[in-house]
Amino acid sequence: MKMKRYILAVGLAAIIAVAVLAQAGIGIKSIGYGDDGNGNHEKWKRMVYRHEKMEHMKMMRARNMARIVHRNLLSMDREEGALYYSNGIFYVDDTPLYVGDTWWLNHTIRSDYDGDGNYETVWNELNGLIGSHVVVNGIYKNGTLVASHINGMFLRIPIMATFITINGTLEKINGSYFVDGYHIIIPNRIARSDYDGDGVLERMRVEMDGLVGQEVKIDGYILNENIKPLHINGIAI
Ligand SMILES: [Ca+2]
Ligand SMILES: [Ca+2]
Repeated sequence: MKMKRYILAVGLAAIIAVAVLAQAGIGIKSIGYGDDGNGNHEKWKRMVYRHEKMEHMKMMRARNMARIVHRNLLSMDREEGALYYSNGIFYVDDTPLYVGDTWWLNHTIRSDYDGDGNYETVWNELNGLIGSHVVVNGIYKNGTLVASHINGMFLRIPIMATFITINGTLEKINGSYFVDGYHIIIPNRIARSDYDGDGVLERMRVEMDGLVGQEVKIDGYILNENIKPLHINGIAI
């Protein structure tokens, strides 16, 4: 059981790694193909190939680990009992729960947790469950159950992350995007909106390139100095 918990903890780190790295687009495009006329061009190519292969394997391992953790979220830690609320914290019996930060609590939720037929904010859904018997799954962290599911319904990836808003000049350094020193993780896909306002829907990175040097407002979740953005200039990611 101990081993299993350890593996799942590593897997949770992998979920974060996947969330952050998968969308950062691991690559070593900043490494040039030097050629000094002594066959070093081939050497470079082999090094780059080996590096890319290693990075790819790391990514695949992290993805597999994330899959295992997602499959096992219901068999990790759990609390069962009456839900109550006191001084800003939800509890099951005497165990405090972490159900997300203020932004998340005010967010309209994906499931009708309290079964009243309405999709409400997380806060209202949880309030609708106060006094009722609930099963909360998640992962214990310093005596708090960081919730992943309520009554079998997925709530969130059980990570303590805080929503923040930053303003500043968008910079591009070695292929990565930064605002005010924070690394902005950009999904590796076609943009759903025209962020740079050039009338064309491009890849997310091309949209970002169109904003480099401009003042931008970004909000999202901060994870280890990286921001997983939810909005850029008020436009959803
Ligand atoms: Ca509801
Ligand atoms: Ca565009």
